[in-house]
Amino acid sequence: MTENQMSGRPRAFLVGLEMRGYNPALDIEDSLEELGLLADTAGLQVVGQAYQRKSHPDPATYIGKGKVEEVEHWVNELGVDLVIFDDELSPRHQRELEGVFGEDVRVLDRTELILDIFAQHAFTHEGTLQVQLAQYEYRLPRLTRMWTHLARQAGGGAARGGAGGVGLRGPGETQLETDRREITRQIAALKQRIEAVREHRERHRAQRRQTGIPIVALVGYTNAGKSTLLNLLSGSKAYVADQLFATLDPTIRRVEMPNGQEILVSDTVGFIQKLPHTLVAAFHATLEEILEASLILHICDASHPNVIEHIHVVDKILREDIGITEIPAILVLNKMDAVGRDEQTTYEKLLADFDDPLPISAKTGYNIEALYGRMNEALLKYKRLLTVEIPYTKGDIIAQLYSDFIVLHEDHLESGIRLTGQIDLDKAYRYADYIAEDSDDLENRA
Ligand SMILES: Nc1nc2c(ncn2[C@@H]2O[C@H](COP(=O)(O)OP(=O)(O)OP(=O)(O)O)[C@@H](O)[C@H]2O)c(=O)[nH]1
Ligand SMILES: [Mg+2]
Repeated sequence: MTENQMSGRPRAFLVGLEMRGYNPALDIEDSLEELGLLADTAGLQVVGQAYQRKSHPDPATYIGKGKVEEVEHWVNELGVDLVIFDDELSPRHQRELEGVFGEDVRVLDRTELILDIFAQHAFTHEGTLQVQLAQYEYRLPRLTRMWTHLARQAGGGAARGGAGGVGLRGPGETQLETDRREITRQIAALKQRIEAVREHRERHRAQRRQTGIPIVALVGYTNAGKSTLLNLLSGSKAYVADQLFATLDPTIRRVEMPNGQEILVSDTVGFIQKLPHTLVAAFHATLEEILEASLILHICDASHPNVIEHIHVVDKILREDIGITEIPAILVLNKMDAVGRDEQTTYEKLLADFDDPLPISAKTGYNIEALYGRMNEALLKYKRLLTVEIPYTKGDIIAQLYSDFIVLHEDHLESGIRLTGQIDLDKAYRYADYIAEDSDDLENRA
């Protein structure tokens, strides 16, 4: 027995297909390397890999016949437990391939692997519900087509069901039909429970808005250092690990900036290329939190050879899946302590290609003062110049006035106080009834 076999971790073989004319975020070798990290995070041991460039997938086996034979050879030679494909396989592909590699070998795809990792890393009630929903959504169509397949095997008319099929239904078919109905029921129930959690969360958010403290959201590719930065800023101990999707459940921490301003910093699930749609949809409630932010810090790992591709992947998910276009963002180039001579070209390209990125190191604290400065500058844009007139009878509001406004001008009139000053957008709604002059339209955000 080899040393690897003794380590006891299930042995995985990776397979990729690069289609011509299709423009993926990463080229096939980089994508497979990432798949290897995912496998590693999931507790598997990668023992080999193979890939192919082809104009389109083989309708039956996804990769071509010759490639299948090559993989089959390695599966036997290396004692492989799982063959993992870098793209989502159709139910047919999966079935055909399982037929080739035999009963002892599991065939799975990137989506299922990511779903497994999410399932391992979800700790909160909401996170668990969302992962379950994504898993059921992934399984449902596979079950359906498996049913068609088995039905066909059962032979002609018996399979088709309907009026003519009464009494001819095979037991397998009935079972799968039941499974399918059960999964559909589970999906509906999960959606309801997630909606309940979401409403609860929405109430929390409303309370948070009342406090008027601006939210800064950390977003970025998985493993970029978001949680490390959160810990540095807040002195807290969010979970940090050199693995993918270490963080799944959103965390929010109060941070006092050097100038005394309080902010809330939120950390959430990282992104990755080929992120399964079922996951994005299931995690919508979590991702919605980002929409509340006054400022986004887009954290990237400047020492990673694919950092530029990572940035584009994150931008695309923010824009297309979450619908974020308006929120100001700062591109933060993290892990500068690890940018050596080899990474210098990429670093220079980052500086040239993107709008005013900010190099830092969340590990050593390098340039964190500059980060605070940039955050402050961006948050100031979220203040508004407002003139309010408050009657002396409104004692409670007058009492709050001076902590909410940076006062520029103040008059004591006969009927009340007339005050002009800067106020956080989030707090301005408190004065909606007393506005005398407004530099801008407040209704949008109040
Ligand atoms: N060298 C170096 N390593 C860093 C730095 N910041 C974070 N890391 C390391 O990068 C790895 C990932 O850090 P995390 O903070 O867990 O990253 P994340 O973005 O929260 O990752 P996910 O939660 O998985 O999306 C850990 O091993 C950190 O120690 C940095 O500035 N320099
Ligand atoms: Mg994290």
